[in-house]
Amino acid sequence: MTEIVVATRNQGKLREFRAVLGPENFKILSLDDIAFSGEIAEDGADYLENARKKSRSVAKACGKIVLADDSGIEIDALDGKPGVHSARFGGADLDSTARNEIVLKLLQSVQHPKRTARFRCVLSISLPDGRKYNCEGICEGHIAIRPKGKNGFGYDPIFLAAETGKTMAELGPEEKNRISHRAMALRKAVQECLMFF
Ligand code: ITT
Repeated sequence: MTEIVVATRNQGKLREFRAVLGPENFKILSLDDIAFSGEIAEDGADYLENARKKSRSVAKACGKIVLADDSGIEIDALDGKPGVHSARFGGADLDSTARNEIVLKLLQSVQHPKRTARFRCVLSISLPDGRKYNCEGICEGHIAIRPKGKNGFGYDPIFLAAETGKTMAELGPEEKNRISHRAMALRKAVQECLMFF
């Protein structure tokens, strides 16, 4: 079984990586499993730069195949914000509930159908010998009027996934993993790269 280290501190992401890659016969290791305690500054100009930085630093440290994810939500009425700054939007100390409230407030005067948004996930895979690979997944939708649902993490309660009529947080994990940006990027990564290792 191929071992893959997932370079994330986000437990929601880690659950999704395990759910999608586990059945494909990959053994997923977390940063705790490899005792990686380093901090990686996410100061890149875009998702790819941040994802590469995360996967490369961890691959150098552990000598294994490493997968990193940099992702975010892009809201058209906010000119694509928060985008690459999604994790810290409104202030680094806020929790997701407070961050979602800020987004809803900013969109108070924006009516459907102008509340369009998308989740974007960029994955970077780094090998200890320096080889690298990346791919992207996108999930289109709208920002809800109010938060709904208890599943998932981050912006899931305010993101209405196109065609489902539900927020991502109302979907069960299997449903989210069928349509999400992360699952889409992961399936590409398996087909185009990981299955050859
Ligand atoms: P790592 O860097 O340790 O992986 P992080 O949470 O800091 O974890 P990012 O820098 O990639 O991750 O920030 C992405 C943010 O975008 C994340 O914190 C969420 O707020 C949001 N986000 C990304 N994917 C999401 C999803 O599937 N559902 C809800 N929110 C998501």
